[in-house]
Amino acid sequence: MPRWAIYAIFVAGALLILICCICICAKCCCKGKKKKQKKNEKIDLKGVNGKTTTALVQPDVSDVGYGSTKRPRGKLLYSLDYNAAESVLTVGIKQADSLRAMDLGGSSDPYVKVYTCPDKSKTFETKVFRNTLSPTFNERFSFQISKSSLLKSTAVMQIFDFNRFTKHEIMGEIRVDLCSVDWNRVIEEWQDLAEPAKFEEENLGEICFSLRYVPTTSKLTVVVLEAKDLKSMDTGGSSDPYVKVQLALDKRKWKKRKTSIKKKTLNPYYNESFTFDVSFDQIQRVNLVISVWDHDTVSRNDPIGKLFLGGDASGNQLRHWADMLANPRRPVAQWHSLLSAQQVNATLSLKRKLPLHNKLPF
Ligand SMILES: *[C@@H]1O[C@H](CO)[C@@H](O)[C@H](O)[C@H]1NC(C)=O
Ligand SMILES: *[C@@H]1O[C@H](CO)[C@@H](O)[C@H](O)[C@H]1NC(C)=O
Ligand SMILES: [Ca+2]
Ligand SMILES: [Ca+2]
Repeated sequence: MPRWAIYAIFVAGALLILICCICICAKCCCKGKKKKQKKNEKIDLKGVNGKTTTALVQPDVSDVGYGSTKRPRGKLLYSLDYNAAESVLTVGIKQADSLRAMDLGGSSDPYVKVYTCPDKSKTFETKVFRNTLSPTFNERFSFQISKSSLLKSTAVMQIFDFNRFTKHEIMGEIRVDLCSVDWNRVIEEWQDLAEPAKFEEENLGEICFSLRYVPTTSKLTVVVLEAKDLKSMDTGGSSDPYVKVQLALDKRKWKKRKTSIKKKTLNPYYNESFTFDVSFDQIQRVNLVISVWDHDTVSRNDPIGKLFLGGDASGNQLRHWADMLANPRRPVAQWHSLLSAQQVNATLSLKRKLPLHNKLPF
């Protein structure tokens, strides 16, 4: 056999082995990639995308809590201070420890809601801390409260687990009867979180809507998706809910639209879209007021609950508004708890309608 033939056979053999190796490698890699892709798809459900809004509204498995009533709920370090000269109560939320894991990933996204009872007109919330069971908040909140009301009030601090697409779950709370506090000393202490009291919160219901702002076309789109667990307003334990979507500019009523009426349900599904012309300059000065009403044929329609978003909002509402502004052109959907109309009116304090000439196009 000539020498070149031996070389040729050798080279061909080596080539064959090399091809085999490449094939096996490629197969392995593909499998790995496919697995990764599947994982990514799951995670992508969390990102908001116009076409999958309804999928996004479904509860996210990782956000389903599994708290039982027996396990300890963790503890909270808080401070209390009363300035009698100025009638100001200051509640400090310092840090929490050993909180319960509410999400399937074994962690929680805690934030604290602070208010006083019975006058609940002011409710504050700390920032949300993602994926931790021992957050350091270091925030202070002030309440205007006279000495005589102070002694009849209770300070309430509730820790919640934030979830983007499902209801925020309460993890525990602390109630301090302010009449039993010795105001002559500095109050800063750790206290175990207790099971939340059931009696006080009047549950008005939850509403889910998406917001989308496109600066280039000056369009604000509100899609009212659905509501659930609405308060029943009619005899027979039901309501006929519809949703009003209002815009206020510089605290004056400006534009208003409403959804259709859904008869006899406490869990209406709307999927109705409203688009408003709002310039980039105006979006900084606008408040969006969402209210749910019970339609009645004979008597006046009753408000079930209300909430508002915009630069003047706080907590969860402000977060949703800020997410919308930070993600132009993308719809951002979120659930919100309804508040009483009185509470929202008191906080927002809208003035009368805008003067007519502001509405004309010239
Ligand atoms: C919601 O409305 C949009 C636009 O009108 C439509 O494309 C979508 O299919 C609707 N979703 C459902 C679940 O009805
Ligand atoms: C809230 O304000 C609206 C309009 O500003 C008013 O029609 C409504 O009666 C008020 N509701 C309550 C409960 O004060
Ligand atoms: Ca969570
Ligand atoms: Ca009704």
